[in-house]
Amino acid sequence: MSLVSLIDLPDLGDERGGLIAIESNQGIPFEIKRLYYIFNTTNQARGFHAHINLKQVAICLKGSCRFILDDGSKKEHVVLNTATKGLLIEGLVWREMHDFSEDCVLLVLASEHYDEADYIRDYDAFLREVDKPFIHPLSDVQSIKIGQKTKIWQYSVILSGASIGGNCNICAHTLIENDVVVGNNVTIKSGVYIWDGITLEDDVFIGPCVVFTNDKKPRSKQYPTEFPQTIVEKGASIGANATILPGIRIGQNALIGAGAVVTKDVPNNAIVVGNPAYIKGYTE
Ligand code: T46
Repeated sequence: MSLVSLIDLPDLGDERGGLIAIESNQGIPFEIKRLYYIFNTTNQARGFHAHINLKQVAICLKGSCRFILDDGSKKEHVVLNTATKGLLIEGLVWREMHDFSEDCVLLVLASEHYDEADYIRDYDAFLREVDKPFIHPLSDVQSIKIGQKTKIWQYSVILSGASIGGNCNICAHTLIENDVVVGNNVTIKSGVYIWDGITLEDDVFIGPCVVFTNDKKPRSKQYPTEFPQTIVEKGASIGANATILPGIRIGQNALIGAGAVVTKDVPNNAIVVGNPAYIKGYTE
């Protein structure tokens, strides 16, 4: 998705001249709490910061200037030179302003009152903020071992001993126990419970409502001295509603069909389906 979002500001003018009307929450996607304008800026660049929450719309009323917008992974340039377009700048976007013409008048509409605490003026601090894991306020995440850029959604519970890698997506309604290791770029869809003794390596996909188990002879209030280790190796995918019996190794890039009941180890690249699951083919 492009970082450059230009809002049309229709000219309501007539033969007497131009007229542009701006109203909060109508065209401008927020309540305008403040406006400021920048002028007489020549041979100077400005900005070089991001905001945590502030949203703004910048409109070049006269002359021109060039914005650089940067979300930490990509940079885009846009020249503003008309009063009929507003550049929407969301929070957590690094912005720089260059090439101000002598006559440039840049009007900025802002969603919040001025608050220096909302500025991030150091680029490395900005990158750290952008990469921070997203932990939904309705989740209960007790572990501090959550990698950069990982997202954890509503009603997920992650116990304190679990280790979760970077860039994972852990969907709503999941439970991850203590003795669990999740690698990088892992997707865990909703309705999945990951019990003690389970490891998911990098790039693993766990479909909705996949059932893991960790006790071959479950009895209420009787616990094994240690839980069998289940490992889902790098790049493997498990389809919706599959059941994985305790202590299974699912090999690299294996594909487990929806609803399969996996009772024994699955070799690398194998495609398994059915109950009990059997090898139907290989991915390569
Ligand atoms: C932004 C870009 C597009 C205030 O006291 N109140 C204000 O409302 C503003 C905007 C600034 N200030 C003070 C803060 C600084 O001491 O004015 C001084 C200059 O601000 P700054 O260096 O942040 O100016 P720019 O042109 O680099 O950045 C401005 C806005 O501050 C910023 O929010 O996104 O324009």
